[in-house]
Amino acid sequence: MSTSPLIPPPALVQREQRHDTRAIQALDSAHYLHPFTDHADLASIGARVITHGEDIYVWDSEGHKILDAMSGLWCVNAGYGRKELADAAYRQMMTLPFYNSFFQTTNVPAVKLAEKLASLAPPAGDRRFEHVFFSSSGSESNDTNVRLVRRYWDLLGQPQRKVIISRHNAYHGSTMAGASLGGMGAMHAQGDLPIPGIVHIDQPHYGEHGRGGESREAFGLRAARWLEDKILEIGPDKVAAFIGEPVQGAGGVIIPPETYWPEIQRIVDKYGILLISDEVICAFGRLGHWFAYEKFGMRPDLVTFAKGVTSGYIPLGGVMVGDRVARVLIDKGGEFNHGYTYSGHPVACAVALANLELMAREDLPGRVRTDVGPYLAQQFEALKEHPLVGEAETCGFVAGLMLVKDKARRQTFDPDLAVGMICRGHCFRNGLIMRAVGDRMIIAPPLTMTRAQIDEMVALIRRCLDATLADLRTNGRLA
Ligand code: PXG
Repeated sequence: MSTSPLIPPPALVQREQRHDTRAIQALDSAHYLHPFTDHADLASIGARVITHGEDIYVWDSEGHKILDAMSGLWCVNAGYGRKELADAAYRQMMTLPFYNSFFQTTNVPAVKLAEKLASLAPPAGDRRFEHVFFSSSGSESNDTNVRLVRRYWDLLGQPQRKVIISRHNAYHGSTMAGASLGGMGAMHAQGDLPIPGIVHIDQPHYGEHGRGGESREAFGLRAARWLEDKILEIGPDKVAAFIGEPVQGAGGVIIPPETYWPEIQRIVDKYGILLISDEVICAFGRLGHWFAYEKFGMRPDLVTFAKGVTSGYIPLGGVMVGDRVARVLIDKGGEFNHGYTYSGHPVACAVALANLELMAREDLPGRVRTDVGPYLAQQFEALKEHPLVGEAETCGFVAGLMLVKDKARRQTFDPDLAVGMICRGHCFRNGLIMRAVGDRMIIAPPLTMTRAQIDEMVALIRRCLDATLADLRTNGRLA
């Protein structure tokens, strides 16, 4: 648990308060193209300028303190202001700021981190994880996965096995391969995606696809069997891999029924296809384990990671490569023509090592699993009593609330009303960062959050839900 002071040091506040918000906003809209942003719209409003962070809070340039229930973007697992991570970066920059891992060279932090990750990744049945390929992001890591999977089948003399099956509403990144693996229609619509050889099945979202009277467990089995249907439709000898997030994050915190992953595992095993667990959000304590495949009884061949490995302090991503793929790549592969300038970046790896040490010392995965995770679940359960909340679900330290028009009839709002965005606006005004995915309000707080801070966050959520309800009633959108 964080022992950092909750109030930023006065010197820091004074320094940051010297920012001229309007001037920064003007420069921002003049020069900075933001990701996933309507640039003209943002220019007309002016971006919120975040200047510093401490523990679970960030501050904006107007001096507002905001409880960051999204850990930045699902990544600041250890919380803000961790001096030992900054120290690790500084020390490494002064020792060796960069060297590549091409041309038969290596560096000490990359080797130590690879060994550390291998020791943290438990065997999954007969799958062991002794090797790591490094990148700088989740997107790059999934590009690496496409290369690895296709190389694997080429080397085994089955080059026709090219198709990777994913799911609608999945998020696997924003590069050409990452966005193609993802199942976001709006992303596919811009850029002629998906690239060839990637297809999608429906997501295991009970709220969307569950039938009246069907149990969650029965639905989980039915949803998994969409994979088998797709494999048979394509031809099993053409399918290379299936990729999925154990719990979908950016899609709105979609938690699959318990029956889903074991049935997916049975199906991929039956047809001998590779399983990729994209744990960019779910690993490093987020679901109460170092890796999420442990929780769901998955036996993946490849595990994508990024974000929490450094708590977002510096970009780093990678793929845990299980022995099934590693042995073929190493023993039969010759040169693998793939890699990035920053694969195994010494500073990023040094920060990751310090971060993993900190997480182990404070047992962040364990406290999410046995203490603050269950506590968060209890508090979210109580939110179900709110008139706007149709569903409240948590899994470790991710959670989602579905805002509905009529709970009894499970009636959702007209999407044009953008009720989620109305609620998100109230969150910002009340000093809380929550993300809206349609009308699902989602959180992924820092894993250092205490019970008292969970109470503080839930009280803020309640206040924002009340404000949203009042808004809807005033505007005649709700009786
Ligand atoms: N896989 C998963 C499961 C992710 O959540 C990526 C891959 C891509 O990682 P990079 O590091 O390339 O961004 C992610 C990223 C959102 C949001 O709106 C989520 C992500 C990224 C940006 C926005 O919730 N997740």
